[in-house]
Amino acid sequence: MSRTVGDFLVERLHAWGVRKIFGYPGDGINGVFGALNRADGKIQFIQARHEEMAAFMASAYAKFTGELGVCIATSGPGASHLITGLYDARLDHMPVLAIAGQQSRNALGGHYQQEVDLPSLFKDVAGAFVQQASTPPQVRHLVDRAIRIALGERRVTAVILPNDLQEAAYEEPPRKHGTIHSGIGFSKPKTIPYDADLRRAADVLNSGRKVAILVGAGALKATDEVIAVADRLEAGAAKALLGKAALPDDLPWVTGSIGLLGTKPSYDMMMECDTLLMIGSGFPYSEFLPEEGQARGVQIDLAPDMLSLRYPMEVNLVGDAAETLHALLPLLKPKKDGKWRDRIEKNTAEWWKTLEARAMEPADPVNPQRVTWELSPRLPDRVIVTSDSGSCANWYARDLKMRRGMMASLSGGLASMGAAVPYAIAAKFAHPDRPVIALVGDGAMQMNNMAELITIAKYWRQWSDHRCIVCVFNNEDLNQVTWEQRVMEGDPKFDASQQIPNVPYHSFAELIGLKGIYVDRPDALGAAWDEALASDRPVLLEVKTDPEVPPLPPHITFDEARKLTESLIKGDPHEGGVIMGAARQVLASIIPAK
Ligand SMILES: Cc1ncc(C[n+]2csc(CCOP(=O)(O)OP(=O)(O)O)c2C)c(N)n1
Ligand SMILES: [Mg+2]
Repeated sequence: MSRTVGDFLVERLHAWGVRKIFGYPGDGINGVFGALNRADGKIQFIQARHEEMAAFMASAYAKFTGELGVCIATSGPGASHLITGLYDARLDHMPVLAIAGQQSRNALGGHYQQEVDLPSLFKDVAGAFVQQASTPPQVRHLVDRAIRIALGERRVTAVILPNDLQEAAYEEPPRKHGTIHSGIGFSKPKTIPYDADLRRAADVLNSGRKVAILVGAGALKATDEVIAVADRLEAGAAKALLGKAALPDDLPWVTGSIGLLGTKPSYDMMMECDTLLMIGSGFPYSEFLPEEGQARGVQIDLAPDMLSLRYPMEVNLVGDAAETLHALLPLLKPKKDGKWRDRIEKNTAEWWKTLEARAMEPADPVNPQRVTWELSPRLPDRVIVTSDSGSCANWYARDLKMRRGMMASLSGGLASMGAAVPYAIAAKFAHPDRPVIALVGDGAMQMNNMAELITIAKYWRQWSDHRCIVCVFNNEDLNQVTWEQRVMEGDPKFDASQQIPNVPYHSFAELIGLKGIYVDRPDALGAAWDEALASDRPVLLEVKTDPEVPPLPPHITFDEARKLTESLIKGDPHEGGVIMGAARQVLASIIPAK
């Protein structure tokens, strides 16, 4: 058999350093799967249960390795299934290549079976580069450009291959007019601002008395540099959700997360600072940043389009976080006042006590905050934690104390449900020697994470560290939204949209060969985490949690509180429980305890 376009594609991906592809087969992409098979394991194919999950895996693989994530799907429904996972990568600036099959060239335009206008479908999510190949010599530069653009611009790209083309004999581009002769290879540049701009930034930072730092995913590889700058400026630092692992939480001036899922010391610091230094973050909610005019701002980001977007900055620096901070440090004068930092540290220490008190409050049956509170000191070194979207993201954001060497991520910009388990699987393939923990709501479990337990069951023996724990918060509710309806809309809980069936997740896990643990008593949580972390196989830890514990922002406004009261008056079917579970925490948030 002569070398096909499929064979060439696989060789070229390999030459680019691709070693893992997440996906699902189908006849629209069989020519590439045949080639993957013939390549004899040079590239590992990882089979998800659903193409969206494969795309989440590619996104998370890029997050946890810093390399290109690749996903593959068949024509029509396979390709359209990829879309949400690709948007996850797009919104979190991850380099991901999607390879999709397409109907044969002779049939295109014929309303043929599984014929979808894929260039149009991918045009937004993979707008940086999307092309459908029509001849063999074209495939070389399509692959080269798709990968180089994905890596260089940290964007999603897509290559679409008609199925007959995949099986055609490969031909190199002939030497003649109208052909493209591309090559492989990309090295990240060192991106650092000019000295004059660094000096302007230093001037702003040196003249401030109360400096607040906000770090995001762009600071994940700049931990030492952020600490050095923060110490020199006597600054406090808050962390956007995607930057959770950028700074360890045992530093007393790290105020933890920010925003709706954030902490009170982060909020207070932003409301009181006179200078804001933002590093590698697209944190969206401006109302959690200083009011315009309150603070002078400096921002560092690799992407020019993310600068001065949430707060009008005085100095906008395009640069790599670590390199730029390293260059900035010698220009910064040590502050020696101490008062501002003392205040931040005191607020933060108090907040950790508040969190503990909240976690220990009785609930029916288990307070969900206690789940993460008990996990936090038990987190193994080098753990990778993932979270789904839902109320557990609040507890992930607030209660888990990150230490150096850990990683943590979730679907940030897209905030999609259904990402935690595929993220955990990608983490295991990225770092098979590291323990992984996924935190998931029961709604997200039912949506698609349950099916991906089957993927864990299929692959876990390949991972050198077998610890992969999926913790399900079973509250029989789409709780985050229930609270949003109550607080933001002033509506009572709408049972028809919010209640979800009770499913024995731990039993399902046992049925497919994993270990299942069920907890419905708060005092059993610690031992349950210990047992899960000592297991010789992946574990599903199911906790029966109370839906009436409010996942509310730490600073809930009077307006929101008024709407909550209105919803209670209008007659929330769970009024009794809400009052029992929420009153103490909500009121304590409106009138912050001294
Ligand atoms: C794909 C998708 N659909 C809907 C939403 C809106 N949404 C956000 S959180 C949530 C509820 C999640 O429920 P569950 O997984 O049970 O977690 P809980 O909040 O109950 O802890 C919903 C519906 C979303 N973010 N993503
Ligand atoms: Mg739920």
